[in-house]
Amino acid sequence: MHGTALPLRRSAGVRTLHPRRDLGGAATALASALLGAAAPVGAAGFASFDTLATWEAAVGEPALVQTFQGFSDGAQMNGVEFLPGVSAGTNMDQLRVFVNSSGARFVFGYGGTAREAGLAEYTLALTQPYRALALDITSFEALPGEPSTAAGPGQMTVFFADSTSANFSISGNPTGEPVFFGVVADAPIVGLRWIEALEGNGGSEETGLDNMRVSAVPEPATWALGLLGLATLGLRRRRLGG
Ligand SMILES: [Ca+2]
Repeated sequence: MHGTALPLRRSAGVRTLHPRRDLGGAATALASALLGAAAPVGAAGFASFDTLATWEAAVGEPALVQTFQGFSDGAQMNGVEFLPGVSAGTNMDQLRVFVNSSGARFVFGYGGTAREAGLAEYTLALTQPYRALALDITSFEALPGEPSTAAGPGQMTVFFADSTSANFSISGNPTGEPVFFGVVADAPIVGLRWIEALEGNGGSEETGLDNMRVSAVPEPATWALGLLGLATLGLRRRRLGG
């Protein structure tokens, strides 16, 4: 498989199918800030995907997609609603549409000190009840022994409307070809945070975000039966006062 992008460590398809609680630290603070919500009641069930085909199969209906090809080079994107109820942010100074040498346009952050400090991150805020979200991480290169590329994985966090969240470690690839990440949940997704990988030279490995996809109501699929079971367990737990 030399020369083939292997963006995620696990095999393609559904990688995770269980509720997780992540109630500590900045993740909870951000989720609470996004929601203005009180303590979580249940834990969202979710499945994550590392190929567009498997994500689309789980969604089961056409998704809204933003490719950014219609935006002008350098367009300011910080806080811009680029899909209904979806906007992006960053802890870097600028968030712009960037055009690479192949003509691909995507969202890219730069400026400030976050990247030099190895703390560069992107965020998405969702204000409509989408239960499915996907995107491509662009320019995410990881070459063993090459210090100008990623030295490890980046960290993706998905925040759900019930104040729970899920974390994923995502690795780059030798070619820098886009790395797909998708999630489908049984609760609305209210936010996402992508913390770039650390670069061997220090700082963060520069990535961009492209092809953002959302869908409101996925059709029931095989994985949904598992989520239904978990939801039932959650109800029982609540009735028992757990
Ligand atoms: Ca694009």
